[in-house]
Amino acid sequence: MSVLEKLTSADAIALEDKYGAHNYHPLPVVLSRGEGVYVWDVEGKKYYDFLSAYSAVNQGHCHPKIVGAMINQAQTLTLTSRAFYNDKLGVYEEFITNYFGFDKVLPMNTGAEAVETALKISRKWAYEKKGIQENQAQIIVCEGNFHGRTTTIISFSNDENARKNFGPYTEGFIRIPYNDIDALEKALQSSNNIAGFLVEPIQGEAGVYVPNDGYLAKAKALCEANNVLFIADEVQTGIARTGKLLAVHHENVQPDVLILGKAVSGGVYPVSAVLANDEIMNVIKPGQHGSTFGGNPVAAAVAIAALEVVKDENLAENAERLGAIFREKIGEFVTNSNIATLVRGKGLLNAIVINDTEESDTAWNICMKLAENGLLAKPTHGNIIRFAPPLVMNEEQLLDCVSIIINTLKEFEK
Ligand code: IF1
Repeated sequence: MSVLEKLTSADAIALEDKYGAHNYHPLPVVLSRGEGVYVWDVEGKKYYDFLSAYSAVNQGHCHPKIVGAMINQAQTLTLTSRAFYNDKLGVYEEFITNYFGFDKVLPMNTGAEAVETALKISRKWAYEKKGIQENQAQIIVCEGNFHGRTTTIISFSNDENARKNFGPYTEGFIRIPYNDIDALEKALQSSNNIAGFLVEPIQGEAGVYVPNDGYLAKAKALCEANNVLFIADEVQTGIARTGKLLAVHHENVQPDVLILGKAVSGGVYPVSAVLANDEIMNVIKPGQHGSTFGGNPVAAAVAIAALEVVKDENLAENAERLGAIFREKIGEFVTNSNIATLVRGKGLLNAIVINDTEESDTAWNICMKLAENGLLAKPTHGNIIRFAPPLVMNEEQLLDCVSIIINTLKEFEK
């Protein structure tokens, strides 16, 4: 077949199976176009996208302003490396640091790279500012965490599937239960070598676990009291997803180190970032960290446009309002359902817990039926389905999706 001929879904799936590493198990849907809250498959079937590329497409697919910024810059200057300056990076750095309220940003590309960067900065700060003995720094993380797929990050994961046979593992991490302030206090007092506490404000992959009100604020206060950096991984919860610009803003928490990714670029280009104030960020000196594409002119132009869209289109307020409607309507259904036991989330990051075991394929089958009914979603762990549409959705579209979801769930009532 000529690569220019139109692919059928079956062709595309067969090609990926034959020539691609099998590191994913996608739903058998082959997408070829996206616009706003919609995506289309190669046969032309239209779907509501309720995954948003794991919250990277908060601004909607192919947002014209963001794509326009990319095209414009891509036709001008794409990459200089950091061996030289360019006319876009400083402008972007001023923009994003003012946008989130920090002195400095270290620009990277993927979320995992930004997490790794935050870990390196935190360790260096611990040795050079806090006075911890070199190579003794410990970073507290939470059970059920998901921070990316690098060897160091999976070293502190407790998801066997993510870490098995990838050893030997990186040392220097203490794992505590999520949403457990006493456990954090105990860990902070267990050693003088604690550099930081790395936490997702809501655990996305684990199944959209929303911590108790006050958890983040208490955790930040404990970190402050123990001279430990509060490191917020907002790769998935940031950029208006949970109804505030950042999920930590629900508790008026300003992290010591902020990690961003995904929707920083509106899903148009890989952009991630680590933000911190000078007394932390200035531990990094020339030649001590970097990346070929980190802070490239296209990333800078795209991220400015993507972040402007978030404010111009009031995406946080929209996510807050529509998320409340989603949980109210689905909650009403759950009350009398024997297939859905719980709906939880914040803003437009929500999940429905299915009344079956983690090992069952019920959640998967429900997602297959949802796809048939024109809505794309995917289970996180076993029996939990995450629902995260683009934040540009309007109320009419959301209510249409709620009825698709409820009508589909009804087909599985026992
Ligand atoms: C996959 C999960 C979501 C993240 C948080 C850092 C990263 C992620 C809180 C790393 C990335 C992605 C990775 C992607 C699927 C998706 C995911 F299911 F894996 F866990 F969203 F929940 N911090 N999450 O959620 O960012 O390096 O990917 O840019 O690996 O399958 P990345």
